[in-house]
Amino acid sequence: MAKSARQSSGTPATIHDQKLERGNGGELHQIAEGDTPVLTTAQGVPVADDQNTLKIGERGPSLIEDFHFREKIFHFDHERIPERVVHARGYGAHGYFETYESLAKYTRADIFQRAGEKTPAFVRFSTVAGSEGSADLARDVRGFAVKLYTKEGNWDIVGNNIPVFFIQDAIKFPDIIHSVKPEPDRGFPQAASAHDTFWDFISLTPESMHMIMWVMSDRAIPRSFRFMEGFGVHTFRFLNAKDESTFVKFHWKPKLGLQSVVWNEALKINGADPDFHRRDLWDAIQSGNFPEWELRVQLFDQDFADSFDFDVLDPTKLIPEEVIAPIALGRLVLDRMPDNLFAETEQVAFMTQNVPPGVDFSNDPLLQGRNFSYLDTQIKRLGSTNFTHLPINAPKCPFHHFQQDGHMAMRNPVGRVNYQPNSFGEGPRESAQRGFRSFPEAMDGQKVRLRAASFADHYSQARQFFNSQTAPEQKHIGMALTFELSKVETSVIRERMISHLLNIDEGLAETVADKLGIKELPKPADAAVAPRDDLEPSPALSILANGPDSFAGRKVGVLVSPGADASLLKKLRTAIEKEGATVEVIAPKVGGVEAADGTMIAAKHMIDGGPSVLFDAVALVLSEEGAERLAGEAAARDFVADAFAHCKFIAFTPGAAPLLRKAGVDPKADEGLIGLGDAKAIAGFIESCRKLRLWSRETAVKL
Ligand code: HDD
Repeated sequence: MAKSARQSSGTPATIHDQKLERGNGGELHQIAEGDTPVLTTAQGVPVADDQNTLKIGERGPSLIEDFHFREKIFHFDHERIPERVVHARGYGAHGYFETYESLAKYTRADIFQRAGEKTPAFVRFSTVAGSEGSADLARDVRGFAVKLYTKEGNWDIVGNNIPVFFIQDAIKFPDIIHSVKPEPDRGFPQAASAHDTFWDFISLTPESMHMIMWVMSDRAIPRSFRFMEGFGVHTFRFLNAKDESTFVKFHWKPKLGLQSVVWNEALKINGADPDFHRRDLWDAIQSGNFPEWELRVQLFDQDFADSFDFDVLDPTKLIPEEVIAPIALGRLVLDRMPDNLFAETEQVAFMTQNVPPGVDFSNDPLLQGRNFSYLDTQIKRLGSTNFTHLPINAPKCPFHHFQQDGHMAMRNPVGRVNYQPNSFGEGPRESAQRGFRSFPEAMDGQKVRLRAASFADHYSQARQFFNSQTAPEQKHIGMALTFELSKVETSVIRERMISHLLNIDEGLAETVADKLGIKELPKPADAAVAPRDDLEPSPALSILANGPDSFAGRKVGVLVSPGADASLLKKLRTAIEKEGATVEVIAPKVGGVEAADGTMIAAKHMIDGGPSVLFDAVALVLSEEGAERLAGEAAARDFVADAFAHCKFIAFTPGAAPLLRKAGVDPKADEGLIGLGDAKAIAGFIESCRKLRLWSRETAVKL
């Protein structure tokens, strides 16, 4: 008999400098060098062979007795849990919230009582429509869900990067979501709203028009999670120690300012790096550039609510920041990535009904419906009522209750008494003083299924949003509507949308209709309340009016060639890094290039894998010969042509001329093209980059 060829695992290699092992309490230990742990089954039985199943003879059938194989495959077969029905694709990070000063006057929420208090936090960003494996740059709302592990229980602010929503009543949520998801007969399109069913629903739902303006704006294609706002959307209540109520709306403001990409860029990013947003967050946190947001609140009383133009319970409306200036309460800093994506980011369960004493709900019908839905969905997704036992969901403050048993119970109460009241003096008791109390709002009414008349104005704020945008932003909204509706096959839906746009902005309606080949404009849609003209534009609603004042946190892609000027590159890198931005080098080949002075310039990307859409600005540090060669490569020409078309600032050495020429870019076309002669030119490039884009180029490039 031939000697069996037993496949051996050999010595496990490690690609990390440190080997880590998790202790029973979940803590990480470093494993001493040469002390590789022995592989075991989940029952702890050491494993001798993880390469071959147990068989009769080397070519015979496998044995059911192979408990290691059985357990391994059994576990693998059950690895997947249902993805979230919405917001399936997400990415999270740990951090903390730091309170600026006491807000005891308005709320007894413990988190806001002491200046300097630090509260652990976990945040999950997401897209809404796509499945877990979809691409990051879909045109979509971004989820912005914050879990604050306060000393009086977990508080979840489950918000979005847009302050309003599509619908006014939670009963319509399944409909809007069904309409945007892949169509049920054909199973496409994935992570896209550009299809008939979505626009059919929208065009039949005038209350969604305000949200549609936001979703068609560049807000729906953010450059990074780090550069977008978050909003709690609904009106909530703060209750102080005397149970006096103040209405509150929550806003998260990114320290690095707002920034989005353009649609043509988004399409290309999805191909070049579908993980663009997650990679960006990962890179930033791993390199110590911790993203930060300020929590600001709009506070108002019942008198304001009664006198405001719109109903504060209507989630399709916002209160302009110019009307009620938000007050800063503290800062949220994200400084640690999860150890394990599944355990933390996937299993985290956010719920709108998680509020601590001092925070309460309003009667917003969307919020009321959400308060039911979020608990319900966790059972489906996480499979047990004990999902709060998972470390990511468990409170970090002491907690005591009599809930017990159920699947996967990890923390049953100890002792004899599991009820109250009891005669044994054991177990927790409620506290009227510390406990959660609802605002004792007087309520009186008939049981009805009605939409309040105060919710009926669907166009005025949509118009206000459009009027608050800068010219390039308005243009982008028109282009987005055109693109989306061009994918709609049913002409009546396209026309119905134009009839709504006529109630928002006639020019916008005409531009979109023209592009869609609609010769005769339809009648404006019937409006329950005539759209108003008198709402002041709100500059806070524009991205471009709220950009950063520095280039910090952004990234420059530097294309180099053999024979490049290494000392110039060094100066450029120093200046960019001094600004708080980063540099990534792109070269014709993996590994980098040899510079003119004989030194090696290392590169992160090869030209085919490092297109300019991945960067906020680009520089071409090329020798003339190198540029001539690159001019023959489509990827290099695209690098330059795209950067130009996307209105990016482009710095270049004199040697880059042949590549610019072949890419169809005149080096003197505009002030966004910056020759790199000396250190002064480098400073000029950085100063320009602070503006992020040269929007005046847009008309010339017909983006
Ligand atoms: Fe929702 C998830 C935000 C309306 C039902 N929602 C979910 C997430 C975010 C939001 C950020 C992902 C949380 C995470 O990262 O795990 N949802 C919103 C906002 C809304 C909104 C800002 C309107 C203002 N949602 C909404 C309604 C309903 C739901 C009206 C149902 C009546 N949402 C859910 C859900 C999800 C969810 C089905 C899916 C997974 C989950 O909850 O945990 O229950």
